[in-house]
This record gives sequence, C-alpha cells and structure tokens, in this order.
Amino acid sequence: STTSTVLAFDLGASSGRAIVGRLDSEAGRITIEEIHRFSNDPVQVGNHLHWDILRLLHELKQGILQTKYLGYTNIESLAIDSWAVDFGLLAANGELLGNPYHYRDHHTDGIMSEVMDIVGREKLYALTGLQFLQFNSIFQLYALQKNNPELLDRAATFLMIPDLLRYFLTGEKHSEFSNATTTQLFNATSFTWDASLIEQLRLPEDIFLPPVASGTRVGSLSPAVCEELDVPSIPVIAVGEHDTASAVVAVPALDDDFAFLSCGTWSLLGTETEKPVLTEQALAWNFTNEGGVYGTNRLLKNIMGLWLIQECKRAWEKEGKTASFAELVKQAETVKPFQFFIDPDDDMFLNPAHMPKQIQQYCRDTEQAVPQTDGEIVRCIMESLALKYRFILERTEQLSGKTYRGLHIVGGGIQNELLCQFTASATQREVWAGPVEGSALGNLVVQWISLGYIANLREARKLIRNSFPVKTYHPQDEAGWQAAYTSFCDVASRSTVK
Ligand code: ADP
Ligand code: LRH
Repeated sequence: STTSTVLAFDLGASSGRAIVGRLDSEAGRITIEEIHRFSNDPVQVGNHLHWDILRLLHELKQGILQTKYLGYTNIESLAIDSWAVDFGLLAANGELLGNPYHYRDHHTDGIMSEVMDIVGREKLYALTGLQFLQFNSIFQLYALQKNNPELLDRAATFLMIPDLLRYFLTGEKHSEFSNATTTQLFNATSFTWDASLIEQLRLPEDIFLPPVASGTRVGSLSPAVCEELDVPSIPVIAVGEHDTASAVVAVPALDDDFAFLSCGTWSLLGTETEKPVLTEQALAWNFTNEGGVYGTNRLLKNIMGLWLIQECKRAWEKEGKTASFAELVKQAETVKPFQFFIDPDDDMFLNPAHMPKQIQQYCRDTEQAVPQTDGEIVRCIMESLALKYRFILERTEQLSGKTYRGLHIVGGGIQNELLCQFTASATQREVWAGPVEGSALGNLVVQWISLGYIANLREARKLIRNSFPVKTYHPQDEAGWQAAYTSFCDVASRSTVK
C-alpha cells in the first residue's frame, strides 16, 4: 500500500512538539507518533520579555535527530507552525538582530491608540479585517520604531517566527501567507502587504517579503544543518504556519458550515467563511478575519483561554505547590458551581504579575464573592471561559448568518474534560472534542496535500475524522447554566467587557 511519512513541528506558546505522521492512503488512515516535546519558556531580560528563539531552534534539531534515532529514514518533508504575530528581524548579512519580543511584553502598552489616531480605527479594520489586539505585529513594529529605532534601521528582512526558524534550517527567506495575515499590515482584500499602511506609519517597506501561499515547498534542510545533524536533506514546506490556521484544517467537520474552538493557551472561537466579514458589526464586536489555507477565511475571536490556568499554575508553583493541570481540574470539580465570574478577556488578565491575585481583584472590583482556594479560582476560570464561549458563539452565528448545532473543539485543552462538559452545558449544544493535536495534524495533512497524497482540504478532514476519536459531550443542567449566563453577562458588563 502507499504510505508516506512526514514530520510536523508545532510550537505553541506553552509547549512545542515534533510529531511524525504516517499516511496509509489505501486504508485511508493517519497515525501519529510524538517523538519530541519541550516546554516553551519565555525569558525576561531587564524590562523585556523575549522568546528563547535559539533554544527553539535547538529543540527543532533535537526533533530531527530523534527521527534518525527512531529509524524514520524516509521522511518526505517537514514543516513548522507556531503562534502568530511575533517576528525576528534580520540584518543585511542575514544575521538575527536581537531576540524576538514576546507578544505579552509590555512595550506595546498604549501603542494601539497611537496607531489608531494616525490611521483611524475604521480604516485599519477595512484594510486588514483584523481584530484589535495590542500585540499585533503592527503595534510591535510601531513600538520598536518609537523606542528602539536603531533596530528597525538596521533591519533588512522581517520574518515571522516559523519563517525565521525555517530560514535557520534551510537558509531560504520566505514569508508564509497565513501568518502574514495576522500582522495587521496585510491587506485582507488584495492579499499583499499594505504598502499605504506601511508608508503611513513610516515603517520600512522593503523588509517585507512577497508572501508565499500556504502549502508551498520552500527549500530543504541546508547542507550545513544536514552535516551538523548527520542526516540526509529533507524538503521543507510552508504549511499554514499560523498554528490556528493549521488547527482549523484539522477540524473533523462533516458539514461545510461548522463552528470551531481551538483550545490551548488561547481559545480561538469562530467559523470559516468564504470571504472576510468586514461589517460594522464585526468591527464593533472586534472579530478577526485571518487567512487560512487554500483560500479559506477564519472569522473568529480570541478568548484569553487556558493562559489563565497556566499562569495560576505558574504562580502556585513558585509557592512550592506542584498540582498538575489534571489535579487542578479535580480540585475545581468539587467546588460549588456559579459562585464567581470573570470576563476572561479583560485587559487586566493579559499579563499580570500574579494571576490568582488578579482574579481575586476582579471579583472584588465587581462586588462579588472572592474565590479563596486554588480549586475555587480554577472553577471560576473554567465556568467563565465556558460562558464566554457561548457569548462569542452566539455572536459568530449573528455575523455569519448561520446556526451551529454543536461546537468542534481541538487542541490540548480538550484534555480538560470538565471544561468540555461545561462548554456543552453553557452553549446548550453538543461539543465534539478532538483531535487533541489539532495544529500538528493540520500541519501534516497540508504537507500531504502538497506532496500529492491527499486531494484537498475536504479529503484531509475526512481522513482525520476516520483516524482519530471524537468525544461527544451533551448539555447538562440547562437551567443552572442559563441563570449563570445571566449573572456572567451582568458581571462582565460591569467591567471593561469587550
Ligand atoms: P499551546 O499549543 O497554546 O501551547 P496546548 O494546545 O498544548 O497549548 O494546550 C495546553 C493546555 O492544555 C494547558 O494550558 C492546560 O490547560 C491544558 N491541559 C493539558 N493537559 C491537560 C490535562 N491532563 N488536564 C487538563 N488540562 C490539560
Ligand atoms: C494561538 C495564536 C493565536 C494568536 C496568538 C498570538 O497560538 O496563534 O491565533 O492570536 O497565538
């Protein structure tokens, strides 16, 4: 039978993994093996938070070495996807200038309104179709121009994180489409960098490379890398290099119209549309339009997501507590429901010094009872996330003019089964959870489409559906969750709800 083996690197904001995928075309099945996993730890240096980009390169190399140790001698291609918006700048000689900033670094605090004053909010949305998030690349670049102009002066090339890592591996510089659309410097209609916007903000236009379509072959492991690792050269493909683009490729939907939630550090909830939705309502609700693979558009909204739990866990670890995610969920399970709510998307949760205290502060500010135990705090986060999912799902329906019988959830977050159950109950619809490695699978199947093993996106989704379990959750306690939704909306309207 025809089998093909390819390698995906999927870098999330909290962890990265190398996954080997095998496609058996005759059996219509995909199997995966996780061959390497590593944490992705940002580093605070002085006043700034950076990604540890060279360590990430090191981990990619470990993944490649691992294929050799495990006897995968026939890898046909590899590809990288990662979180969006962040980038590195190269000097004219091809060397990396500085350490890429983390999107949660505070250098963009207050910058968004400055850029909006120059360009205009409506204009910026009409051009780019992108939701306003203070860390979009446009605001990061503007902050650099203000605070670190020498860096931009020296920059010859702008590369998003996967573009940059791919460049380190291949020596070739390319800008991949799906990730470029998250910069807010990319024109949603003409599908090119928006020269007028770049000029208006006095950013250097020549650092942006013409975009290559998702799914394009963009070189192969360079001779130097092959020599260092003692491996044969492997072709490299620019898949949907934005992890959310790849995650949505892997939604095992049977219908054309479906709603999805990509659930990891962020919760990205929305749907696919044929064209960007640039209406007044979409702007008012701050929905985004991101470019997907093969001409798809993702209409979605960022929800703060499991970052809230990750950061509580990190704070508690500093206090010497060692509960795992699974243990924290267990603690939350025994807590009395519906006692406290937060709006997960309040700016105060973007990067606070101490997340549990910040959540308590929110409850105090909104005149609620204050969660005390770790379990109470996690319960508060999980219920609030599920209720926010309902809020955004209903808005997605209004914007798309469609109704969704259920919600597909993919990503690491589906291991939190209580959250999946809460989501079914809060949204009063079925939840279909799986696959857990959404982004990596989307990455793998786009490689196979490029290599000619899979015909198109629809076939890819069918294959994923046939190969990985999907767990169904049914709504429970509808009356309780309905009342909770009313309380949640009331609390959220008392804070800076967006
Ligand atoms: P990213 O790709 O953004 O780094 P993932 O998709 O890997 O994120 O999801 C990580 C999240 O999944 C964690 O923040 C955690 O909340 C959740 N998670 C992972 N494992 C478990 C588990 N065993 N039980 C509950 N939640 C889990
Ligand atoms: C999810 C994600 C999301 C972006 C954020 C920066 O990992 O790519 O789509 O908004 O990270």
